[in-house]
Amino acid sequence: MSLTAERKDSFFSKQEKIQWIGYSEQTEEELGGLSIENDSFQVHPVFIPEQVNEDYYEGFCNNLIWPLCHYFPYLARFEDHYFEAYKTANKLFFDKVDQVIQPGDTIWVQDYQLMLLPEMIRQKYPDNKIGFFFHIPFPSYELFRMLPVIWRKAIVDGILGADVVGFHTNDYVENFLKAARLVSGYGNKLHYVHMGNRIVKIDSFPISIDYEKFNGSYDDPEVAEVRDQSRASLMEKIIFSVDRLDYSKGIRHRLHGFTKFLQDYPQWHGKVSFVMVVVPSRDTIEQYQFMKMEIDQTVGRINAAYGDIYWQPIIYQYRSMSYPELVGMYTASDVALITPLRDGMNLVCKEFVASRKDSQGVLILSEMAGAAQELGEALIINPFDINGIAQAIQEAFEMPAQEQTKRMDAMRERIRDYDVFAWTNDFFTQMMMLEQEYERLKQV
Ligand code: GDG
Repeated sequence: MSLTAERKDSFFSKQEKIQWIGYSEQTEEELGGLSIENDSFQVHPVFIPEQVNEDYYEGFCNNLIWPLCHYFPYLARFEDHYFEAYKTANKLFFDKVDQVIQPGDTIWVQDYQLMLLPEMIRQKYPDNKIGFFFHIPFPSYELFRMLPVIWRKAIVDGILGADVVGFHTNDYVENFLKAARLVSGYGNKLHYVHMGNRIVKIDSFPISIDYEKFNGSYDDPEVAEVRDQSRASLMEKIIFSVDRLDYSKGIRHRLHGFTKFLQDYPQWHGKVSFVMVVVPSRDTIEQYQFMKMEIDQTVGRINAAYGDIYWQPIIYQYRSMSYPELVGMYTASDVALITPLRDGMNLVCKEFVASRKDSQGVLILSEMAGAAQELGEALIINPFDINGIAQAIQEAFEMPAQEQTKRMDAMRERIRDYDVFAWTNDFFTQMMMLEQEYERLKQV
Protein backbone atom coordinates (compact mmCIF):
# COMPACT_ATOMS: atom_id res chain seq x y z
CA MET A 1 0.00 0.00 0.00
CA SER A 2 1.42 3.38 -0.91
CA LEU A 3 0.51 6.39 1.18
CA THR A 4 0.45 9.95 -0.05
CA ALA A 5 2.17 12.68 1.94
CA GLU A 6 -1.11 14.56 2.40
CA ARG A 7 -2.61 11.75 4.40
CA LYS A 8 -0.42 12.06 7.49
CA ASP A 9 -3.44 11.22 9.60
CA SER A 10 -3.51 7.75 8.14
CA PHE A 11 -3.15 4.92 10.63
CA PHE A 12 -0.14 3.38 8.93
CA SER A 13 1.88 6.56 8.73
CA LYS A 14 1.94 6.77 12.52
CA GLN A 15 3.22 3.25 12.91
CA GLU A 16 6.45 1.33 12.62
CA LYS A 17 7.48 -0.06 9.27
CA ILE A 18 4.81 -2.39 7.77
CA GLN A 19 5.85 -6.02 7.42
CA TRP A 20 4.20 -7.25 4.23
CA ILE A 21 3.83 -11.03 3.83
CA GLY A 22 2.80 -12.26 0.41
CA TYR A 23 3.05 -15.15 -2.03
CA SER A 24 6.09 -15.07 -4.32
CA GLU A 25 5.78 -16.23 -7.92
CA GLN A 26 9.53 -16.70 -7.97
CA THR A 27 11.15 -19.60 -6.17
CA GLU A 28 13.53 -19.07 -3.28
CA GLU A 29 16.48 -19.84 -5.59
CA GLU A 30 15.29 -17.40 -8.29
CA LEU A 31 14.84 -14.66 -5.74
CA GLY A 32 18.29 -15.43 -4.34
CA GLY A 33 17.72 -13.76 -0.97
CA LEU A 34 16.78 -10.46 -2.59
CA SER A 35 14.69 -8.51 -0.15
CA ILE A 36 12.33 -5.68 -1.03
CA GLU A 37 12.34 -2.92 1.50
CA ASN A 38 11.82 0.83 1.65
CA ASP A 39 11.14 3.40 4.37
CA SER A 40 7.55 2.33 4.86
CA PHE A 41 7.49 -1.42 4.40
CA GLN A 42 9.42 -4.64 4.13
CA VAL A 43 8.26 -7.58 2.01
CA HIS A 44 8.55 -11.18 3.21
CA PRO A 45 7.93 -13.69 0.42
CA VAL A 46 6.08 -16.96 1.02
CA PHE A 47 7.21 -19.79 -1.26
CA ILE A 48 4.59 -22.39 -2.09
CA PRO A 49 5.70 -25.55 -3.97
CA GLU A 50 4.23 -25.68 -7.49
CA GLN A 51 1.98 -28.71 -6.99
CA VAL A 52 0.60 -27.35 -3.71
CA ASN A 53 0.04 -23.97 -5.30
CA GLU A 54 -1.89 -25.42 -8.21
CA ASP A 55 -4.32 -27.19 -5.90
CA TYR A 56 -4.39 -24.26 -3.47
CA TYR A 57 -4.66 -21.23 -5.76
CA GLU A 58 -6.13 -22.53 -9.00
CA GLY A 59 -7.94 -25.33 -7.17
CA PHE A 60 -9.47 -24.40 -3.82
CA CYS A 61 -9.40 -20.62 -4.34
CA ASN A 62 -10.32 -20.20 -7.99
CA ASN A 63 -12.15 -23.42 -8.84
CA LEU A 64 -14.19 -23.58 -5.67
CA ILE A 65 -14.41 -20.52 -3.41
CA TRP A 66 -14.49 -17.94 -6.22
CA PRO A 67 -17.40 -19.51 -8.19
CA LEU A 68 -19.32 -20.37 -5.02
CA CYS A 69 -19.05 -16.85 -3.60
CA HIS A 70 -20.03 -15.34 -6.96
CA TYR A 71 -23.15 -17.52 -7.26
CA PHE A 72 -21.83 -19.90 -9.93
CA PRO A 73 -22.17 -23.14 -7.95
CA TYR A 74 -22.19 -25.31 -11.08
CA LEU A 75 -18.61 -24.22 -11.78
CA ALA A 76 -17.42 -25.16 -8.28
CA ARG A 77 -15.20 -28.23 -7.98
CA PHE A 78 -15.03 -30.04 -4.65
CA GLU A 79 -11.76 -31.97 -4.49
CA ASP A 80 -10.27 -33.31 -1.27
CA HIS A 81 -6.73 -32.54 -2.43
CA TYR A 82 -7.73 -28.89 -2.95
CA PHE A 83 -8.61 -28.53 0.72
CA GLU A 84 -5.42 -30.30 1.82
CA ALA A 85 -3.39 -27.87 -0.28
CA TYR A 86 -5.37 -24.93 1.12
CA LYS A 87 -4.45 -25.95 4.66
CA THR A 88 -0.82 -26.44 3.69
CA ALA A 89 -0.60 -23.03 2.00
CA ASN A 90 -2.24 -21.25 4.93
CA LYS A 91 0.26 -22.97 7.23
CA LEU A 92 3.16 -21.73 5.05
CA PHE A 93 1.83 -18.19 5.49
CA PHE A 94 1.55 -18.83 9.22
CA ASP A 95 5.19 -19.98 9.37
CA LYS A 96 6.25 -16.68 7.81
CA VAL A 97 4.09 -14.68 10.23
CA ASP A 98 5.65 -16.67 13.03
CA GLN A 99 9.14 -15.59 11.93
CA VAL A 100 8.25 -11.93 11.61
CA ILE A 101 5.73 -11.21 14.38
CA GLN A 102 6.67 -9.08 17.38
CA PRO A 103 4.78 -8.62 20.66
CA GLY A 104 2.12 -5.98 20.22
CA ASP A 105 2.04 -6.25 16.41
CA THR A 106 -1.30 -5.88 14.67
CA ILE A 107 -1.84 -8.37 11.84
CA TRP A 108 -4.20 -7.70 8.96
CA VAL A 109 -5.07 -10.78 6.90
CA GLN A 110 -6.54 -10.20 3.45
CA ASP A 111 -9.06 -12.25 1.55
CA TYR A 112 -10.42 -15.66 0.72
CA GLN A 113 -7.02 -17.18 0.02
CA LEU A 114 -6.21 -17.03 3.76
CA MET A 115 -9.37 -17.86 5.65
CA LEU A 116 -7.66 -20.35 7.99
CA LEU A 117 -4.80 -18.04 8.93
CA PRO A 118 -6.45 -15.82 11.58
CA GLU A 119 -7.18 -18.84 13.81
CA MET A 120 -3.68 -20.26 13.27
CA ILE A 121 -2.20 -16.98 14.46
CA ARG A 122 -4.68 -16.69 17.34
CA GLN A 123 -3.71 -20.09 18.73
CA LYS A 124 -0.05 -19.20 19.10
CA TYR A 125 -0.45 -15.47 19.68
CA PRO A 126 -3.61 -14.99 21.77
CA ASP A 127 -2.83 -11.36 22.62
CA ASN A 128 -2.02 -9.87 19.22
CA LYS A 129 -4.72 -7.90 17.43
CA ILE A 130 -5.81 -9.61 14.22
CA GLY A 131 -8.04 -8.21 11.47
CA PHE A 132 -9.47 -10.09 8.52
CA PHE A 133 -10.94 -8.55 5.38
CA PHE A 134 -12.94 -10.46 2.76
CA HIS A 135 -12.81 -8.82 -0.70
CA ILE A 136 -15.46 -10.86 -2.51
CA PRO A 137 -19.15 -11.44 -1.73
CA PHE A 138 -19.83 -13.69 1.24
CA PRO A 139 -22.66 -15.80 -0.22
CA SER A 140 -26.04 -16.70 1.17
CA TYR A 141 -26.06 -19.72 3.48
CA GLU A 142 -27.70 -21.89 0.82
CA LEU A 143 -24.54 -21.62 -1.26
CA PHE A 144 -22.08 -21.72 1.63
CA ARG A 145 -23.62 -24.94 2.91
CA MET A 146 -22.63 -26.67 -0.33
CA LEU A 147 -19.15 -26.97 1.18
CA PRO A 148 -18.54 -30.20 3.10
CA VAL A 149 -19.26 -29.74 6.82
CA ILE A 150 -15.62 -30.00 7.89
CA TRP A 151 -14.53 -27.40 5.32
CA ARG A 152 -17.19 -24.88 6.13
CA LYS A 153 -16.56 -25.22 9.86
CA ALA A 154 -12.81 -24.78 9.31
CA ILE A 155 -13.52 -21.63 7.29
CA VAL A 156 -15.90 -20.05 9.80
CA ASP A 157 -13.65 -20.88 12.77
CA GLY A 158 -10.56 -19.83 10.82
CA ILE A 159 -11.99 -16.39 10.07
CA LEU A 160 -13.27 -15.96 13.61
CA GLY A 161 -9.69 -16.18 14.87
CA ALA A 162 -9.62 -12.44 14.06
CA ASP A 163 -10.78 -9.61 16.35
CA VAL A 164 -12.47 -7.66 13.58
CA VAL A 165 -13.83 -9.25 10.39
CA GLY A 166 -14.71 -6.89 7.56
CA PHE A 167 -16.88 -7.25 4.47
CA HIS A 168 -17.86 -4.70 1.82
CA THR A 169 -21.60 -4.61 2.54
CA ASN A 170 -24.16 -5.35 5.25
CA ASP A 171 -25.61 -8.17 3.16
CA TYR A 172 -22.30 -10.02 3.28
CA VAL A 173 -22.08 -9.37 7.03
CA GLU A 174 -25.54 -10.87 7.54
CA ASN A 175 -24.65 -13.88 5.39
CA PHE A 176 -21.51 -14.52 7.41
CA LEU A 177 -23.30 -14.14 10.76
CA LYS A 178 -25.87 -16.68 9.65
CA ALA A 179 -23.13 -19.08 8.58
CA ALA A 180 -21.34 -18.62 11.92
CA ARG A 181 -24.57 -19.42 13.76
CA LEU A 182 -25.61 -22.41 11.68
CA VAL A 183 -22.18 -23.93 11.10
CA SER A 184 -20.53 -23.42 14.47
CA GLY A 185 -23.37 -22.33 16.76
CA TYR A 186 -21.97 -18.84 17.41
CA GLY A 187 -24.68 -16.33 18.21
CA ASN A 188 -24.11 -12.60 17.99
CA LYS A 189 -25.34 -9.46 19.67
CA LEU A 190 -25.16 -6.29 17.56
CA HIS A 191 -22.64 -7.97 15.23
CA TYR A 192 -20.36 -9.05 18.10
CA VAL A 193 -19.72 -12.79 18.12
CA HIS A 194 -18.85 -14.33 21.49
CA MET A 195 -15.94 -16.75 21.42
CA GLY A 196 -15.55 -17.78 25.07
CA ASN A 197 -13.00 -15.37 26.48
CA ARG A 198 -13.07 -12.88 23.61
CA ILE A 199 -15.38 -11.11 21.19
CA VAL A 200 -15.16 -10.67 17.43
CA LYS A 201 -16.72 -7.77 15.63
CA ILE A 202 -18.24 -8.43 12.18
CA ASP A 203 -18.90 -5.26 10.23
CA SER A 204 -19.05 -3.68 6.79
CA PHE A 205 -16.17 -1.54 5.51
CA PRO A 206 -16.86 -0.64 1.88
CA ILE A 207 -13.42 -0.52 0.31
CA SER A 208 -12.53 2.61 -1.60
CA ILE A 209 -9.83 4.12 -3.79
CA ASP A 210 -7.24 6.89 -3.68
CA TYR A 211 -9.69 9.62 -4.67
CA GLU A 212 -7.11 12.42 -4.86
CA LYS A 213 -4.87 10.40 -7.16
CA PHE A 214 -7.63 9.81 -9.72
CA ASN A 215 -9.12 13.28 -9.38
CA GLY A 216 -5.67 14.87 -9.71
CA SER A 217 -4.80 12.81 -12.79
CA TYR A 218 -7.40 14.62 -14.89
CA ASP A 219 -4.90 17.37 -15.69
CA ASP A 220 -1.91 15.08 -16.16
CA PRO A 221 -0.61 15.80 -19.72
CA GLU A 222 -0.36 12.10 -20.62
CA VAL A 223 -3.95 11.54 -19.49
CA ALA A 224 -5.13 14.63 -21.37
CA GLU A 225 -3.41 13.39 -24.51
CA VAL A 226 -5.20 10.03 -24.39
CA ARG A 227 -8.49 11.86 -23.72
CA ASP A 228 -8.02 14.27 -26.63
CA GLN A 229 -6.88 11.60 -29.05
CA SER A 230 -9.74 9.24 -28.19
CA ARG A 231 -12.31 11.97 -28.56
CA ALA A 232 -10.82 12.97 -31.88
CA SER A 233 -10.60 9.47 -33.32
CA LEU A 234 -13.70 7.77 -31.87
CA MET A 235 -17.37 8.47 -32.57
CA GLU A 236 -19.63 11.13 -31.06
CA LYS A 237 -20.52 9.00 -28.01
CA ILE A 238 -18.03 6.80 -26.18
CA ILE A 239 -18.90 3.89 -23.91
CA PHE A 240 -16.06 2.38 -21.88
CA SER A 241 -15.59 -0.77 -19.85
CA VAL A 242 -12.54 -2.46 -18.35
CA ASP A 243 -12.37 -5.65 -16.33
CA ARG A 244 -10.30 -8.73 -15.75
CA LEU A 245 -11.45 -11.67 -17.84
CA ASP A 246 -13.92 -13.27 -15.47
CA TYR A 247 -17.38 -14.80 -15.74
CA SER A 248 -18.46 -12.78 -12.68
CA LYS A 249 -17.92 -9.50 -14.55
CA GLY A 250 -20.87 -10.01 -16.93
CA ILE A 251 -18.91 -9.25 -20.11
CA ARG A 252 -21.12 -11.44 -22.31
CA HIS A 253 -24.31 -9.96 -20.85
CA ARG A 254 -22.91 -6.49 -21.51
CA LEU A 255 -22.33 -7.40 -25.15
CA HIS A 256 -25.89 -8.68 -25.47
CA GLY A 257 -27.17 -5.47 -23.88
CA PHE A 258 -25.14 -3.40 -26.33
CA THR A 259 -26.48 -5.46 -29.25
CA LYS A 260 -30.03 -4.82 -28.06
CA PHE A 261 -29.20 -1.12 -27.88
CA LEU A 262 -28.02 -1.18 -31.51
CA GLN A 263 -31.17 -3.03 -32.52
CA ASP A 264 -33.60 -0.77 -30.66
CA TYR A 265 -31.95 2.60 -31.26
CA PRO A 266 -30.66 2.61 -34.85
CA GLN A 267 -30.36 6.41 -34.73
CA TRP A 268 -27.02 5.85 -32.96
CA HIS A 269 -25.50 3.70 -35.70
CA GLY A 270 -22.28 5.29 -36.85
CA LYS A 271 -22.26 7.58 -33.81
CA VAL A 272 -21.16 5.35 -30.93
CA SER A 273 -17.89 3.62 -30.04
CA PHE A 274 -17.88 1.01 -27.31
CA VAL A 275 -14.30 0.64 -26.07
CA MET A 276 -14.16 -2.68 -24.25
CA VAL A 277 -10.91 -3.61 -22.52
CA VAL A 278 -10.55 -7.10 -21.11
CA VAL A 279 -7.48 -7.80 -19.03
CA PRO A 280 -6.06 -11.35 -19.22
CA SER A 281 -6.60 -13.26 -15.99
CA ARG A 282 -6.55 -16.91 -14.85
CA ASP A 283 -6.29 -17.97 -18.48
CA THR A 284 -4.81 -21.35 -17.60
CA ILE A 285 -8.27 -22.39 -16.35
CA GLU A 286 -10.38 -24.02 -19.08
CA GLN A 287 -13.53 -22.11 -18.15
CA TYR A 288 -11.73 -18.79 -18.73
CA GLN A 289 -10.29 -19.90 -22.08
CA PHE A 290 -13.77 -20.86 -23.24
CA MET A 291 -15.21 -17.54 -22.11
CA LYS A 292 -12.48 -15.64 -23.95
CA MET A 293 -13.33 -17.50 -27.15
CA GLU A 294 -17.02 -16.68 -26.74
CA ILE A 295 -16.27 -12.99 -26.17
CA ASP A 296 -14.00 -12.86 -29.25
CA GLN A 297 -16.72 -14.45 -31.37
CA THR A 298 -19.51 -12.21 -30.06
CA VAL A 299 -17.51 -9.03 -30.66
CA GLY A 300 -16.70 -10.25 -34.17
CA ARG A 301 -20.37 -11.00 -34.85
CA ILE A 302 -21.55 -7.59 -33.63
CA ASN A 303 -18.93 -5.69 -35.59
CA ALA A 304 -19.65 -7.72 -38.70
CA ALA A 305 -23.41 -7.32 -38.39
CA TYR A 306 -23.57 -3.59 -37.60
CA GLY A 307 -20.26 -2.06 -38.67
CA ASP A 308 -19.29 -0.79 -42.09
CA ILE A 309 -16.14 0.48 -43.72
CA TYR A 310 -16.37 3.74 -41.75
CA TRP A 311 -17.58 2.47 -38.40
CA GLN A 312 -16.75 -0.31 -35.97
CA PRO A 313 -19.19 -0.35 -33.04
CA ILE A 314 -16.85 -2.18 -30.62
CA ILE A 315 -13.17 -1.43 -30.16
CA TYR A 316 -11.95 -4.47 -28.28
CA GLN A 317 -8.60 -4.91 -26.55
CA TYR A 318 -7.47 -8.07 -24.75
CA ARG A 319 -4.54 -6.69 -22.75
CA SER A 320 -4.05 -4.34 -19.85
CA MET A 321 -3.74 -0.56 -20.14
CA SER A 322 -1.20 1.82 -18.66
CA TYR A 323 -2.46 4.13 -15.92
CA PRO A 324 -2.63 7.22 -18.22
CA GLU A 325 -4.55 5.18 -20.81
CA LEU A 326 -6.97 3.99 -18.14
CA VAL A 327 -7.69 7.45 -16.72
CA GLY A 328 -7.60 8.93 -20.23
CA MET A 329 -10.45 6.60 -21.17
CA TYR A 330 -12.30 7.18 -17.89
CA THR A 331 -12.29 10.90 -18.65
CA ALA A 332 -12.96 10.67 -22.40
CA SER A 333 -16.06 8.51 -22.02
CA ASP A 334 -19.68 9.54 -21.99
CA VAL A 335 -20.67 6.32 -20.27
CA ALA A 336 -18.95 3.72 -18.08
CA LEU A 337 -20.82 0.46 -18.55
CA ILE A 338 -20.23 -1.80 -15.56
CA THR A 339 -22.37 -4.92 -15.54
CA PRO A 340 -21.03 -7.61 -13.18
CA LEU A 341 -23.30 -10.55 -12.43
CA ARG A 342 -21.73 -10.45 -8.95
CA ASP A 343 -18.91 -8.29 -7.60
CA GLY A 344 -17.74 -7.86 -4.01
CA MET A 345 -17.37 -4.12 -4.51
CA ASN A 346 -16.03 -3.05 -7.97
CA LEU A 347 -13.37 -0.39 -7.91
CA VAL A 348 -13.54 0.52 -11.59
CA CYS A 349 -16.81 2.41 -11.08
CA LYS A 350 -15.35 4.37 -8.15
CA GLU A 351 -12.24 5.21 -10.19
CA PHE A 352 -14.39 6.41 -13.09
CA VAL A 353 -16.33 8.73 -10.78
CA ALA A 354 -13.21 10.02 -8.97
CA SER A 355 -11.50 10.74 -12.31
CA ARG A 356 -14.39 12.94 -13.51
CA LYS A 357 -13.13 16.28 -12.27
CA ASP A 358 -15.32 17.76 -15.02
CA SER A 359 -18.41 16.28 -13.27
CA GLN A 360 -19.59 14.85 -16.58
CA GLY A 361 -20.26 11.31 -17.75
CA VAL A 362 -22.83 8.73 -16.73
CA LEU A 363 -22.21 5.60 -14.72
CA ILE A 364 -24.33 2.57 -15.61
CA LEU A 365 -23.87 0.11 -12.77
CA SER A 366 -25.11 -3.38 -12.00
CA GLU A 367 -27.16 -3.79 -8.86
CA MET A 368 -25.08 -6.95 -8.21
CA ALA A 369 -21.92 -4.92 -7.44
CA GLY A 370 -21.33 -4.04 -3.79
CA ALA A 371 -20.66 -0.47 -5.00
CA ALA A 372 -24.30 -0.08 -6.09
CA GLN A 373 -25.23 0.28 -2.43
CA GLU A 374 -23.16 3.46 -2.20
CA LEU A 375 -23.64 4.86 -5.70
CA GLY A 376 -27.38 5.24 -5.99
CA GLU A 377 -27.06 8.19 -8.41
CA ALA A 378 -25.76 5.84 -11.10
CA LEU A 379 -28.21 4.34 -13.58
CA ILE A 380 -28.65 1.05 -11.75
CA ILE A 381 -29.38 -1.94 -13.97
CA ASN A 382 -29.95 -5.66 -13.60
CA PRO A 383 -27.21 -7.27 -15.73
CA PHE A 384 -29.50 -10.16 -16.69
CA ASP A 385 -32.05 -7.73 -18.11
CA ILE A 386 -30.78 -7.08 -21.62
CA ASN A 387 -33.59 -4.58 -22.37
CA GLY A 388 -32.72 -2.69 -19.19
CA ILE A 389 -29.09 -2.32 -20.31
CA ALA A 390 -30.16 -1.05 -23.75
CA GLN A 391 -32.58 1.46 -22.23
CA ALA A 392 -29.99 2.69 -19.73
CA ILE A 393 -27.51 3.42 -22.55
CA GLN A 394 -30.19 5.40 -24.36
CA GLU A 395 -31.09 7.28 -21.16
CA ALA A 396 -27.41 8.05 -20.52
CA PHE A 397 -26.90 9.40 -24.05
CA GLU A 398 -29.86 11.72 -23.64
CA MET A 399 -29.11 12.85 -20.10
CA PRO A 400 -28.69 16.64 -19.93
CA ALA A 401 -25.27 17.91 -18.78
CA GLN A 402 -26.79 19.49 -15.69
CA GLU A 403 -28.32 16.20 -14.57
CA GLN A 404 -24.99 14.42 -15.15
CA THR A 405 -23.25 16.97 -12.93
CA LYS A 406 -25.79 16.59 -10.16
CA ARG A 407 -25.46 12.83 -10.06
CA MET A 408 -21.70 12.81 -10.54
CA ASP A 409 -21.05 15.40 -7.81
CA ALA A 410 -23.08 13.49 -5.26
CA MET A 411 -21.09 10.31 -5.97
CA ARG A 412 -17.76 12.15 -6.05
CA GLU A 413 -18.37 13.69 -2.66
CA ARG A 414 -19.19 10.31 -1.14
CA ILE A 415 -16.03 8.67 -2.52
CA ARG A 416 -13.88 11.66 -1.55
CA ASP A 417 -15.15 11.47 2.04
CA TYR A 418 -14.56 7.74 2.39
CA ASP A 419 -11.43 7.05 0.36
CA VAL A 420 -9.06 4.13 0.81
CA PHE A 421 -7.22 5.89 3.63
CA ALA A 422 -10.45 6.50 5.53
CA TRP A 423 -11.29 2.83 4.94
CA THR A 424 -7.96 1.72 6.44
CA ASN A 425 -8.29 4.07 9.39
CA ASP A 426 -11.82 2.93 10.00
CA PHE A 427 -10.79 -0.72 10.13
CA PHE A 428 -7.84 -0.16 12.43
CA THR A 429 -9.74 2.19 14.72
CA GLN A 430 -12.38 -0.49 15.18
CA MET A 431 -9.70 -3.01 16.04
CA MET A 432 -8.14 -0.71 18.62
CA MET A 433 -11.48 0.32 20.14
CA LEU A 434 -13.06 -3.14 20.13
CA GLU A 435 -13.29 -3.75 23.87
CA GLN A 436 -14.36 -0.18 24.80
CA GLU A 437 -16.96 -0.15 22.06
CA TYR A 438 -18.37 -3.47 23.25
CA GLU A 439 -18.59 -2.28 26.87
CA ARG A 440 -20.30 0.92 25.72
CA LEU A 441 -22.87 -0.97 23.67
CA LYS A 442 -23.67 -3.27 26.59
CA GLN A 443 -24.76 -0.20 28.59
CA VAL A 444 -27.16 0.94 25.85
C1 GDG B 1 -11.57 -7.83 -6.10
C2 GDG B 1 -13.08 -8.02 -6.04
C3 GDG B 1 -13.30 -5.70 -5.14
C4 GDG B 1 -8.02 -3.32 -14.27
N1 GDG B 1 -7.55 -3.32 -15.52
C5 GDG B 1 -6.53 -2.46 -15.57
C6 GDG B 1 -6.36 -1.90 -14.33
N2 GDG B 1 -7.28 -2.46 -13.52
C7 GDG B 1 -7.46 -2.16 -12.10
C8 GDG B 1 -8.66 -1.24 -11.93
C9 GDG B 1 -9.05 -1.55 -10.50
C10 GDG B 1 -8.67 -3.03 -10.35
O1 GDG B 1 -7.75 -3.34 -11.38
C11 GDG B 1 -9.87 -3.97 -10.50
O2 GDG B 1 -10.63 -3.88 -9.33
P1 GDG B 1 -12.10 -4.41 -9.21
O3 GDG B 1 -12.64 -4.02 -7.89
O4 GDG B 1 -12.91 -3.86 -10.31
O5 GDG B 1 -12.06 -5.99 -9.42
P2 GDG B 1 -11.23 -7.30 -8.87
O6 GDG B 1 -9.89 -7.38 -9.49
O7 GDG B 1 -12.12 -8.46 -9.20
O8 GDG B 1 -11.09 -7.13 -7.29
C12 GDG B 1 -13.79 -6.69 -6.21
C13 GDG B 1 -11.78 -5.65 -5.10
O9 GDG B 1 -11.21 -6.95 -4.97
C14 GDG B 1 -11.28 -4.81 -3.92
O10 GDG B 1 -11.77 -5.30 -2.71
O11 GDG B 1 -13.78 -4.41 -5.46
O12 GDG B 1 -15.20 -6.86 -6.08
O13 GDG B 1 -13.51 -8.94 -7.05
O14 GDG B 1 -8.28 -0.81 -9.59
O15 GDG B 1 -8.25 0.06 -12.16
N3 GDG B 1 -5.41 -0.98 -14.05
C15 GDG B 1 -4.59 -0.60 -15.09
N4 GDG B 1 -4.70 -1.13 -16.34
C16 GDG B 1 -5.64 -2.05 -16.61
O16 GDG B 1 -5.71 -2.53 -17.75
N5 GDG B 1 -3.65 0.33 -14.86
